[in-house]
Amino acid sequence: MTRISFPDDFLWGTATSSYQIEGAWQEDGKGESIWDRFTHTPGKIKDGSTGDVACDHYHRYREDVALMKEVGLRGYRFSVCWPRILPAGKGEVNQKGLDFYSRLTDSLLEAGIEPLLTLYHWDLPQALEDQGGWTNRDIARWFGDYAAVVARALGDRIKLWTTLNEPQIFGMLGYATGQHAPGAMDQLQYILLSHYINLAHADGVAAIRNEASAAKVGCVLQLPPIHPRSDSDEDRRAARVMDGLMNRWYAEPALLGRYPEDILELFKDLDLPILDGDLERMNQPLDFAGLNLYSRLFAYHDPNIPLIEGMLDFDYRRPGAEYTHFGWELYPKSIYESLMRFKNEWGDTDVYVTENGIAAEDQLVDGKVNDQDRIDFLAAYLAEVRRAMDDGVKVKGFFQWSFMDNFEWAEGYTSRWGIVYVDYESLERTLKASAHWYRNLIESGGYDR
Ligand code: IFM
Repeated sequence: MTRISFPDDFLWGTATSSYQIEGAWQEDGKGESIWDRFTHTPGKIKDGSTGDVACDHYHRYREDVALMKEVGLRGYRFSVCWPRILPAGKGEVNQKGLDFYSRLTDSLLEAGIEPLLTLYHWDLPQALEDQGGWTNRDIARWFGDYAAVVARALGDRIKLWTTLNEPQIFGMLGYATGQHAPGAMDQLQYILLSHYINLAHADGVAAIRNEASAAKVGCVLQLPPIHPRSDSDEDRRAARVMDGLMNRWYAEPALLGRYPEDILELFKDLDLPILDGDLERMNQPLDFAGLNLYSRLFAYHDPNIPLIEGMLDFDYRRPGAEYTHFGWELYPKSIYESLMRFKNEWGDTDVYVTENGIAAEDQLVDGKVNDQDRIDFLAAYLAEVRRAMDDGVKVKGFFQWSFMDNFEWAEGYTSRWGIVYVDYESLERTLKASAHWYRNLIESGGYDR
């Protein structure tokens, strides 16, 4: 047995997002979001469900914060639903929306839990989508204005701020493959609008700093290692290109204030909408980076796609590898590999792991959920986090995904990610075995393995 220990001031938390847990989709003046529209469109969600009620966290947040306290959490990452604050996406502020997040923040602070706020976890106001959404250059300004409203209201109490959750995921799935809201399918358009995503992040950072001078501001990037599917030179190059498209295209602007040269070269005939002054505007130094990490991906060379000369292979199943119930490979080393990049490539910044976890087939039996697979997952990944810290990465905290079972986007309620079990009929919450394990880990600062 080895003891895996963490520093006393390590920020142990869990994470959620607004659309996935809040419900109350039409309450207290909230506007429609693209996810409201998308889930109400038949055929988009695997089990035909919506987030109309979800975990009803909007009404039960006090009970949820009490449970977080019971688990001994020191931190909690949540996101703000943009159309709750600005029903039309811009202009008139809905005070009742702000009041909800203000009450949530106060409850967390009273319970001794440090909030980490994410401004955008994919629930764009539908009113903005009707004006082009992320394809409209003005989105950066709209996002900055929204960030200012939230920072003005909560900046006196919230210290840790982040802008956009997983930019490349909502961009690709929402605008290129159509699996997520708003369901567009245009690869070229996605590449062009990715610049607006990076601009929006930067405008959000500037707005937060302007309104809340004590705020620590970061990004939240999902950065899976991308490995070549074979050892051939072509596949290796494909992996490097896919890493550029998927990871470095967002990490480098946020953390180094510039675009990666090789990808700019790849895009040189595309007429990217980068205007004079944009690169300066995008250069907004951060206080920390947030890493969301679950597994790795594979890439291969595809001679039929001259533009990118490589493809991500989402279906590739490596012989002998283990997969989660959700189909993602169990590969703990992935978190070590990604964390090391912050030290070696991206400015040696402070890092919080803002998401990591597993979907499992949890069953409630006699009032208990024995999710040993989740405990094993966390123990294996956290050992790799520790290893990265030993190798010099400045990891400051870890937010397990997710605090409770919730609405998993296009998969609906078919997969459970929480350390708290939610009965979707009664909405009753039950701590799983992993929640007890996490509590012990937090209390004792480590675990045996
Ligand atoms: O549920 C999502 C979350 O919203 C973003 N990161 C990945 C999680 C699991 O798929």
